[in-house]
Amino acid sequence: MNLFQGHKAIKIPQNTLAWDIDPYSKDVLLNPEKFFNALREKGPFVYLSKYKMLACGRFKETKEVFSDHKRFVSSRGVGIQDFKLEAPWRPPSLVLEVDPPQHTKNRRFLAQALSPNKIAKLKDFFKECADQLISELLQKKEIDGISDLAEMFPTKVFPEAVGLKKIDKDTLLGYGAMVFNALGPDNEFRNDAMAKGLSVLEKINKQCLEENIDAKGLAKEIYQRTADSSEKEHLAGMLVRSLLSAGIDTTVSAIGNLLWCFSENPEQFHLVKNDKLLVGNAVEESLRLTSPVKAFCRTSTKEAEVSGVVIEEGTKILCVLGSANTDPEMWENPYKYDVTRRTIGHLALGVGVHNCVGQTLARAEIAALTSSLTERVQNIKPRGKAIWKPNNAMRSLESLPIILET
Ligand code: OVM
Repeated sequence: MNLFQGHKAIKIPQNTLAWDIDPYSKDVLLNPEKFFNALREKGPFVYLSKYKMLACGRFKETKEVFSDHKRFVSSRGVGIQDFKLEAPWRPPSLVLEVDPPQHTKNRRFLAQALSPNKIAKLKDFFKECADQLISELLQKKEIDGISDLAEMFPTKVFPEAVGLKKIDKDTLLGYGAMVFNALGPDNEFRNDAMAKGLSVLEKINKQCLEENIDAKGLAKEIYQRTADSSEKEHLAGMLVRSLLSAGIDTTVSAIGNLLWCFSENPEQFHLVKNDKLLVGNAVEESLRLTSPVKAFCRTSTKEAEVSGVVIEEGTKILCVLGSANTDPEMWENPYKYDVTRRTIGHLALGVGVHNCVGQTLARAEIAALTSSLTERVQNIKPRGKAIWKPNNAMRSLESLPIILET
């Protein structure tokens, strides 16, 4: 078989345009709107000549592919590499990179540990931490929204809530960079993230062991609930690894992107300040507009037809969530950050059986921080240019120079 970047090099389907763009390039990241518009213009799917795979970015097809876990599986990897044809860089995740029925069984342990009633008990803790951090930052006034705020909050509250005793901020951020960049091709972003890898992996694997889990946190429950399972150590350790993989970079990016939305749209920040009931929707709207997880792949297990396009077996499909979330067929004035918009149905947290299992936790963290900001800060003003950080699967900022005015 003709392999390319770890997957089958497919032929151009009929009625489908070939496009020579590199969706993993810095150019696309710096100008995502132009990329999204062209992607949707070109049809339900495009053939990416550079990667010999498909991409979709209209709301309808992106949702259809994501919702159909039987025809479009995750077990062959959600990046560009096909795990059926090439060994992945780490043992596959027992939730992200498996299909039902195993997925259903494994996911249940995480869903129970992260259930809404468990998260509700953390709300006060998140709010106290948010208030404390914002008060500290108000002393400085001129801050970097990323290194001073977005990176600080989840790396503090998440390990405490989950009960991770042996982990530091740089390890968590370094591992996140590896996990998400690994989903892309063999490019400089992937290589840079992997270069720092070995020492990070060692610490991550240690942190997954039961002896390094606090008796009071959410992760302990994963160990308790899996106790009857024949391979308890492996299962629980791997599920804790999923928390470490999916719990940090995602929320750091979401918070950074939300600050960017507020700083670019002061009138929207003031709407939320004047009506606390808008906090939740302001968070959702920033997820929709900026889609921190910008794309995941699926792989077709057999020949499939979607919107008249015949997709051959073994096709990698790059599902561009950020594009689906700004499809004008679905969203009016899609690039406007509008905290009063009806945001329900956005795909930033996925859809279907793999939808984000940590979403209640993520939302609680971000909402606590947003409440704190709206209560304590009068204005969030840019004091320099926002700088985006290249990443093969995330849309996030490297730096966001802002002033917090009291
Ligand atoms: C995992 C995982 C889950 C969700 C997202 C993610 C790629 C990883 O289970 O390792 O990031």
